[in-house]
Amino acid sequence: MSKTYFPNIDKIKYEGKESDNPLAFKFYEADKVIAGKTMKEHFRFAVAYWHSFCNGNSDPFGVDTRVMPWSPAGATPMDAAKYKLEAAFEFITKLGAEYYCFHDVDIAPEGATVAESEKNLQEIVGMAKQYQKDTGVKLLWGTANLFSHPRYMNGASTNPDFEVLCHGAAQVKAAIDATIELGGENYVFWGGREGYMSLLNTDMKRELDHMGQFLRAARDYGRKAGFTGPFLIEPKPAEPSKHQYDFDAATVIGFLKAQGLADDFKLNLEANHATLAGHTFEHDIQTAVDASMLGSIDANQGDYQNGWDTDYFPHDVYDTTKLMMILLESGGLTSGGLNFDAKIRRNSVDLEDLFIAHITGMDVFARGLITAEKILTKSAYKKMKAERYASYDAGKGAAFEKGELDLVALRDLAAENGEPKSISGKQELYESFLTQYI
Ligand code: XUL
Ligand code: CO
Repeated sequence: MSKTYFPNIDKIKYEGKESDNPLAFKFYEADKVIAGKTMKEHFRFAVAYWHSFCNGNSDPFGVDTRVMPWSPAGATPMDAAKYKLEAAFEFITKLGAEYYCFHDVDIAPEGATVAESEKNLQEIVGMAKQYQKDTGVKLLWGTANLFSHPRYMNGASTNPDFEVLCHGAAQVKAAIDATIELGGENYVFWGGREGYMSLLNTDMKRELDHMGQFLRAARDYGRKAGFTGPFLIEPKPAEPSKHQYDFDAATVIGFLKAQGLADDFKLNLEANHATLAGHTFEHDIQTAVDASMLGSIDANQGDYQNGWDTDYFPHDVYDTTKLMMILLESGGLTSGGLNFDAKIRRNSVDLEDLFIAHITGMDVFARGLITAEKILTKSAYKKMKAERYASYDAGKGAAFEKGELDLVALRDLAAENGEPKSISGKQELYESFLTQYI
């Protein structure tokens, strides 16, 4: 690398929980083995290109606050894209994350025509491929941004104007090509404006069928072009659309099944999107796990007082512990990873803040993993949960699960056995395990 963008920061090391160095890991030890896998293998951490290297921390009330040395004034868009790429690989390498994720327009500027946009993307992808080779950093997933450009104000694949849909297809084709070229392990669709602002002007059924047809076309193209990983849909209930079709995990699973896409698609679940849908993050993760459709995770957290997508870096160890309990019990991530789809606060203007945010995020997951493993192996948690359902393990309960009892047989058992005894759900005891082992 020719230029340094983070000159005062060396490779981040593990120093343990007594360290007071803000630029060191306190809990994340990449090669430490827990529950049969290294921490690195459990998490497969990824850096989100858009928040870390493109987002200047503007908000609806003010312009950028961040100084990004990789975006010098006066640079041509292609030169700026090259500086940004160089800075990104320096950051990811120093942090010690294994992966990154991008949208097409994060890494290369759109051109005036489809062909020019494709050319820009191909040029940057060629450079990214070399950086990946030099550093060992890998691509977790690629995606196309089908929501920022004004043409997508009424949606992309659900746009009432077919010509807009075609532009979305052009971007998705190029982004799939880029993902394949860079060895990306997944390909993501987040339908930012695939939804509606008002049903008065919206034919919902037609739009949903268009989205299904668009995704089938993308899948067929990707498979033909040699992409073997999963396609992922990232649910979110709203924002920027009032109502987004990919509302939550359960909605997307139903949609994928109805559209014949369930064999090729899984879910990319984001914490702050689940909470916006009125769920806990664990709820959406468990929903996907139970349907064998958990693909990957966008790690972040919302704000308890706010009803929008704040995309804070994760910093709540109770949340990560509950998540890691599910991942440990279900076999964990396979082709997916933990992508920090998170942004530093508007007033976090020091270059080191981006490191501190990622370090804290990695540490809070490491601590969650350590705690989850203890709860699962040392506490009565698993035994209690299994025993809670013991009445279905044998006898008539087991016969019911096998479908051997009809409604009349169930009625007769109620009459025969009388009023059931009251059994405690022990929720406070379950909660105490978290406090005890954190
Ligand atoms: C937006 C969001 C996106 C997707 C990728 O809320 O999460 O950044 O992760 O398009
Ligand atoms: Co996301």
